[in-house]
Amino acid sequence: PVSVKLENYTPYPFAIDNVSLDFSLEPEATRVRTRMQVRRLGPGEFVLDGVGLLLNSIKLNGDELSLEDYERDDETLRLRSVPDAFTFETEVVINPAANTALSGLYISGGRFCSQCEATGFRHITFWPDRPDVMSRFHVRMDADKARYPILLSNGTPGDSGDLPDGRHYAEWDDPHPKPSYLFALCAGDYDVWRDSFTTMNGDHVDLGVYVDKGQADRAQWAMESLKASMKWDEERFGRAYDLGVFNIVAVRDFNFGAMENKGLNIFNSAYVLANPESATDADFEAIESIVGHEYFHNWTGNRITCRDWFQLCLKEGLTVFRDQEFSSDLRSRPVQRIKDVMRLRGRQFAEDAGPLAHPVRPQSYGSIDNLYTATVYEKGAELIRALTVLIGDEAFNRGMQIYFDEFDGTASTIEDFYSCFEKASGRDLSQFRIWYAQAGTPEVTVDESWDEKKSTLTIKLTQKTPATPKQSEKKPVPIPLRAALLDGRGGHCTADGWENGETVIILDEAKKKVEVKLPEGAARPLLSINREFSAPVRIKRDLGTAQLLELASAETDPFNIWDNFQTLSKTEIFRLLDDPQSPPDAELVRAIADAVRHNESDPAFAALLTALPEIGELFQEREPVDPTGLNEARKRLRHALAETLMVDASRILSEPTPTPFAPNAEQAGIRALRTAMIGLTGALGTQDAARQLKSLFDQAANMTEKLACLRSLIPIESMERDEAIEAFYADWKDNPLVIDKWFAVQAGQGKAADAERLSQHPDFDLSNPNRVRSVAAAFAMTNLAEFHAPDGSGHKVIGDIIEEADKRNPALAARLLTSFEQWKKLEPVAKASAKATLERLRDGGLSKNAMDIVARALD
Ligand code: HT7
Ligand code: ZN
Repeated sequence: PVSVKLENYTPYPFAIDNVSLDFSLEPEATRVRTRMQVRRLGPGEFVLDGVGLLLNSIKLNGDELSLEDYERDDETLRLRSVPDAFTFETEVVINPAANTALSGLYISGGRFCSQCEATGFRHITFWPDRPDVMSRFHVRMDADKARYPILLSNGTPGDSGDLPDGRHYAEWDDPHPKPSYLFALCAGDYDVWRDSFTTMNGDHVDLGVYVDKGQADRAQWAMESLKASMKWDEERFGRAYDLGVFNIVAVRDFNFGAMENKGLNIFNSAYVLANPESATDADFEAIESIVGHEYFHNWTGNRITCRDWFQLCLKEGLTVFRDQEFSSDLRSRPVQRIKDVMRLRGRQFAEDAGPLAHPVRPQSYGSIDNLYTATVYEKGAELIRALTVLIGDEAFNRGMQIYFDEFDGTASTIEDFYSCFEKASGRDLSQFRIWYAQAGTPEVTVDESWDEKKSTLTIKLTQKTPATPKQSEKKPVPIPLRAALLDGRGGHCTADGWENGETVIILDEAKKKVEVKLPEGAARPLLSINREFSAPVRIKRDLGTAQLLELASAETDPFNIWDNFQTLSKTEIFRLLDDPQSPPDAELVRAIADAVRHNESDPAFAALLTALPEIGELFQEREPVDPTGLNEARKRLRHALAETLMVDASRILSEPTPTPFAPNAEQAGIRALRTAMIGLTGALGTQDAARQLKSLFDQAANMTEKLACLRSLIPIESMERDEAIEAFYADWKDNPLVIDKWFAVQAGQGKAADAERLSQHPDFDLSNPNRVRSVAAAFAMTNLAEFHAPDGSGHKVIGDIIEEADKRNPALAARLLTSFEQWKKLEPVAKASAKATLERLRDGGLSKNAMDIVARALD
């Protein structure tokens, strides 16, 4: 397959300062007139991107061009000779109703909607569809007034009015030059939840959240989240909003979570609509974080954009870091950190260890849609966090201000970004940038020895990054490890250079020795390392269960308390896998249970302590891996924990759930612990547990607990389970977002036959990405033991769904295909089945996006 290479970047030889777009909207034949002012910047041809456009007219300085004046192929329009300054006009016709790929202009729920990142704009009109061409957009659109009473685009509204034949028009002006991927247009009939915000500069901003008719009250939380985001960016980064209007539009059919178009964010409705009856705490949290993420892009992405798509992490990694900080400030910092690391380890570490591994800033790509990965987003965010540890918060904040001030209005690179932190910190950060070029998760080995006579602790650190596809040699990277010396009594030991017993060790070579001198006669301290997960690495320490338990009880960092139990649980699950007759370690189970009880006053944290590592994470520790055996071993440990905590579970669940419902962190924490107890009740797997869960299901006063009961009931074959599945469907069949959950819990907990049955359900809809993901992603990405079942049934059902989905929506199919990313690690029988499925898909003919994943996976 052809790939695009970073080294081949060349600037666009023309500037297009202004563009006018004129849309005459009809679902099956929308006419788009484009008029641009072009000026030459350097030598080169005038080449525009354009795909699937019916060309009616093409004019240069007002003169219609003839066929000899230009060349056209499936993807471009090329004019060899043009003047140094000219006006260029095209008129094309497009068919939004036939656009099932959901890139460009399409129809969702009978309304027009656009998605232009990364390369959607070329499906709308001819344009240099690359992020470094930034223009001022003026948009005019007309449409049937009854069917499309609301007409929205970027910027602020201009003229509007009625036209003959029941049509009307509206104009929008965006004064901020922007790349085409930030263009947006929405037209249709919506209800709106309105509010306003006054910026720190005293500017008034009209806010609107546009949703399906009758759903306006479900937009309140998104609106609250938007106002909180606007305030937070002012307080934390000194950045205010820069237009008089900010709108969000919710659409049901969307390939991603949301899109940060200037002044007109478009959201997957799953991340806008919520009310206490239908949404879980996880939904409320996700809405808050995604609304924040898209809003924060206004500065990190829109005002300062990317020079080319290789710099994607410049906006995405940084903006994920910003949204994580926002959530930490609004909720609990340690709980947020644990959740972020769970996600990183579950998704990004897995990606980094398989055939799809790539650097945060890759050197080449086959299909740009496939670059929106956990590595670019999540590891990209971790690198920013590691940078804050390396240079300190003060230099980081100064560097951010330099970045905002120096690069505002530009299309920038990672080098530009780091130049700001070099200025702010006075340090050479060239070695840090190796992180961006090197794939794979570094492994850090920690060895300690204690010299009692010299009261000296010697810490030996080594780093090694495993080989990844096409990158066998790895260089050392600077790894900032927060560390502390624990005294075993809940405090820290003092030592030279360790203020309050804490420091940051920078491991920037392959090996490093650190000697810590403690006061004479001091007792041996316990070393706490990579506190708060200061660097995205795997820590390898040769500690036995007793030492880890001692460390867990001496820890002062909540992240490491949780992480010590994760390490202990992982080791125990592998022991149980290797010795299926042996009972789970009672001492470990007691210790986890005690930690849960001890932290009940912080219920969100206590809930996380009950969570054993997921199969996807355990996968990474073994090769070949037996997912069925691993799942059994994990279930045995969970069963033992459930038995030990059952008295506590009964007590916690007999207490009333908080009312009236509020989606705040405090209430969500209480519900998280109740939900954890519901999960442990389910882990008992008995008919008695099924009865108890059904009774909790019937009484549940909120969606978080109701769904938790349903999830826990599904693996227990019982009348109660069947009744709950039916009742849930009957209650919510008219709410697609809740029915997505109904599909997802069954696919996530069931067998391949259940996934197959769900994919045949009358409500299963291949043209809706949320619904497809609710079966296929829930099964293949969260139910790994069944997906990788040795009889190949899981691979087959997912392969079949992908094959069908790919015919309509290649970006969706390609994303689902990433669920095969760990196939090479599987035990031989499941491995052969995964390989056969990938080969069958490859040989059956796939889209470019899907083929890019399959080819890399099979390589
Ligand atoms: N920047 C947005 C990315 C996005 C996207 C990418 C490919 C195909 C469809 C897409 N929709 C949105 C989302 C974000 O990170 O904020
Ligand atoms: Zn983003």
